[in-house]
Amino acid sequence: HSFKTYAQKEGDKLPYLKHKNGRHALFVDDEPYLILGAQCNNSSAWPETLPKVWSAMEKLHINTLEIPIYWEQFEPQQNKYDYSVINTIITQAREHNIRLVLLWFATWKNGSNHYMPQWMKQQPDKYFNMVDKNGNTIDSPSPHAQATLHADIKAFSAFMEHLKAFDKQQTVIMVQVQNEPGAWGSVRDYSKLAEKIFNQPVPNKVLKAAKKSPKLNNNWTDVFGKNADEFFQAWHVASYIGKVAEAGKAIYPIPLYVNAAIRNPINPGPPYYQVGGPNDNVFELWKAAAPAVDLLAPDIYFSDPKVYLKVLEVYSRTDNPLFIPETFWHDDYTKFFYSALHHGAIGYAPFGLDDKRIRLGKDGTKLTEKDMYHPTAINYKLFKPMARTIAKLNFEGKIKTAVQLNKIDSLSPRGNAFDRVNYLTDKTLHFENWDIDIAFGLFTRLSRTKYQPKLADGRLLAAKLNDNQFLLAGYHSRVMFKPTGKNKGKQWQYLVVEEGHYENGKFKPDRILNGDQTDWGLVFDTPKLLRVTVYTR
Ligand code: N0T
Repeated sequence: HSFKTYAQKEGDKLPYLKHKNGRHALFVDDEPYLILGAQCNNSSAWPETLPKVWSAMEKLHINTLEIPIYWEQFEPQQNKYDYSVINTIITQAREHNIRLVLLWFATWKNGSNHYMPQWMKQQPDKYFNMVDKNGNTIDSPSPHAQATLHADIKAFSAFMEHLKAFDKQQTVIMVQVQNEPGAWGSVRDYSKLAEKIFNQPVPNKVLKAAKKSPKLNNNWTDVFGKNADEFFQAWHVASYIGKVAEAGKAIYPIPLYVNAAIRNPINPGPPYYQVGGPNDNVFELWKAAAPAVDLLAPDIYFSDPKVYLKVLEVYSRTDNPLFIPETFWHDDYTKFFYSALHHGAIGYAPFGLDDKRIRLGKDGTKLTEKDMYHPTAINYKLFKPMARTIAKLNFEGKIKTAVQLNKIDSLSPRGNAFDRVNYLTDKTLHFENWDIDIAFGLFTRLSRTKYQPKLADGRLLAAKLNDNQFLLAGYHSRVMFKPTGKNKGKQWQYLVVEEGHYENGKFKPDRILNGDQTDWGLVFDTPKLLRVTVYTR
């Protein structure tokens, strides 16, 4: 299949991010790359547990694995680095033809210091945690701890130095610096040291980033009012990680990112969420404090589709490529992979699919392997052979997608089987001179069958290849074309509808669809890829 063409080889250009017309692409081997990813569980990056990781990843059809590197394992004694696990991971990834995103679990892991080496944990005064308003130490490292910062910079530099030397094939395409940094349980550090910094004038860099002018004593409270604590914490966490990232990038300049345990962007409420990480309200501060960090990425664990889609919108900006390093893997959530592509995502990865522990579904029944892997595999199996093509089309702004948001509760209007004007449409994608009307679910002729999927899991992607040619990929949906713009009112037909797959960057037709397979719309009852050429008379 296509990945052979892109076999990892020495001497290729390092991975990098490219920006054009407000759009972004991740280039790997100097070609656009789409991360069809998955993240393994936190404690699975050990030689003993890796076999189960690889076997799961094969079932998922990923092209990229996100896997942690643990500071406690990497630097078991101060300044003594153990590269054995990293080497094993990279070597085995190559054997499986899988690229890697390595996650630097260091100062912060889910807001805590749990991955610090033992020799650091045993010196809590030197590598200190935050203190809350009442003077209690909380379970989160202080961004003001200079000794911790220097230790992290040193270790991260050694890690990047090693990647540079060991990974001549660029198996590692991106590095996540820390994991969900910030703190739960206290909005900021209230230690004596932190108080002193808090009452000093706000640095000019901060004023500029936040578009604020100096006020009164110009301390954080004067400038930011009720947001002062939160913004102070974000600025210092971002500055700290910015320094770690900068040191690593100076050694080995591959893309770096930071992930966030995000707040709800629609209804954030008071800051009971994790404060300090790259949340939507502190984006500008993060960008200014940590320029060596290429992108800020949301871990999405919101089940409300409205909130989920809002997150995608908020994190795809002209100054920020969208990348979803963690999200739900179950039920219909993987349809949002399509939604992410609509926002130009460079990648997407469900979290925690490698283990064999018993998982229970919503109704308490045990999930089968198929239940676990299927939601991800239905996307990746279809996309893996054409991942490069999709990344390229997306960079050029040619892709639009739609997903089903609600369960189908009524099958009406069933319509006349021959009515090709008043057919059922749930969503329309507009292209120049052609509309693509989509209805979700399962179909016979123009009506939905009474046997509908239990989940609202319909999805469809349309990419414009040229004026009258489109690529369609989808599942549990049906498509009708409609002439618009300068084609409006004209007689139209399919010139040809080809079902096929990509090979070495080229579309290969497997068969031509016609007759009952096109006359009542193009039906995606199983995941499939069509190349559709339309024409007007
Ligand atoms: C994630 C994962 C892993 C309103 C949780 C999610 C991963 C970390 N944290 O399984 O630990 O390493 O990044 C935090 C989700 C917070 C949910 C808040 C609900």
